[in-house]
Amino acid sequence: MNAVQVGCKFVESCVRKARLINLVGLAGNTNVQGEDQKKLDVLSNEMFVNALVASGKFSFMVSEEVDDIVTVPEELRGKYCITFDPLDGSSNIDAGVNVGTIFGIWRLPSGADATVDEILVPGSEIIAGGYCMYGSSCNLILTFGNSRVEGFTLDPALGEFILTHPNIRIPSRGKIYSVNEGNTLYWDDATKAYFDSVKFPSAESGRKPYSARYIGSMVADVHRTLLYGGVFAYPSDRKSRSGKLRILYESFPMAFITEQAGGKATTGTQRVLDIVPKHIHDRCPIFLGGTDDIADVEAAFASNNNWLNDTQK
Ligand code: AFP
Repeated sequence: MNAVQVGCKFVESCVRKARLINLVGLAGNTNVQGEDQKKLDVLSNEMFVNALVASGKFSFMVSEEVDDIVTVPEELRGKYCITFDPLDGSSNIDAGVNVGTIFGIWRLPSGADATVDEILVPGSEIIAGGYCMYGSSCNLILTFGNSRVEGFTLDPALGEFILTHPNIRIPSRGKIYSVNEGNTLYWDDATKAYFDSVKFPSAESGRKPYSARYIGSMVADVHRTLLYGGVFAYPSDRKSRSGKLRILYESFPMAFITEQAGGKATTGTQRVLDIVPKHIHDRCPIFLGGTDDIADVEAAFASNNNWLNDTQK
């Protein structure tokens, strides 16, 4: 965790001065997802890889920015694997929007000799997860399981993360939905039915319509959902039947944090942490939030047509 927080502080410092030192803009490469890599994506990846390798705790790593696994020199190998997206939301960075780092940690049964198969297992095997949000403040949110999620804020004067949000609990029902509604045309019936139900609540529910908030930066949208409640979603749709978010370094860590904070994360038909990825860069649909909100999502999927059922047929 010491190496992780060093990486986070480094990225935070670069994000703050990116415009001033000409770090904004494209690096000229595309990553494995076919997305343009920003200068800051590339730099953030290098910072994390260097700090994590030096820690001597990891046998190999998975980064959003690197096609294959990142192996650690033999003399520095440890018994864990870390997966991370060093700078999630970076397509927003030129506009000064919150971005973040997301990470998950696995204990490897074969230790330093482990192979990638040892992390292609259900997400429930994850032992730690967190994210750091580079926004109006820099917040590091962590869980090691034990039904606790702790939130720290970087004190720039001290250069240290201070515990400011102990034991974060997600409200079981919120008043906010967070999804890219520009994709409505491509949604299946279940997804449409669920979002209609929060915008046009039935008289029997006695609820008011939910407010919409969508930043387009998962860390920022999930952070708000953890603190205020509601639902964050990146569902499957006709263009992308597996959704957009990557399982190992976006969906699993965020689902783990949400569950440890008392909430739930589902694809619509399956608990996210029950998925077994086949490849390190696989994607999955995700709805995460408070237990009552996610129960409504599951009910909508149980009683309406959806792509996930089509795929399983
Ligand atoms: P970038 O890192 O390319 O900006 O993508 C961010 C992200 O993976 C995630 O943070 C957002 O929730 C999601 O994409 C937003 O995607 P849409 O722009 O399709 O809504």
